[in-house]
Amino acid sequence: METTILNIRGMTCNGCVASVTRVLTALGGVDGVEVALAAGHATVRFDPSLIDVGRLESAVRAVGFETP
Ligand SMILES: [Cu+2]
Repeated sequence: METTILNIRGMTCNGCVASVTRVLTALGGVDGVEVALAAGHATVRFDPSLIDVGRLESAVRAVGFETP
């Protein structure tokens, strides 16, 4: 397992936190997600043999947030 911190722009409330958490948790290879609203990031634990950071970021963008 590997851990990465994704910067996420556009989260304004706990509903946003729930959306980001849900979409990341649903991905195969993702083992743990912790979203920090105030900091604007998500700490994601994932298996690098199953998924990469680019796919984590595109999942976040797909639900309407930016990954600068
Ligand atoms: Cu929100």
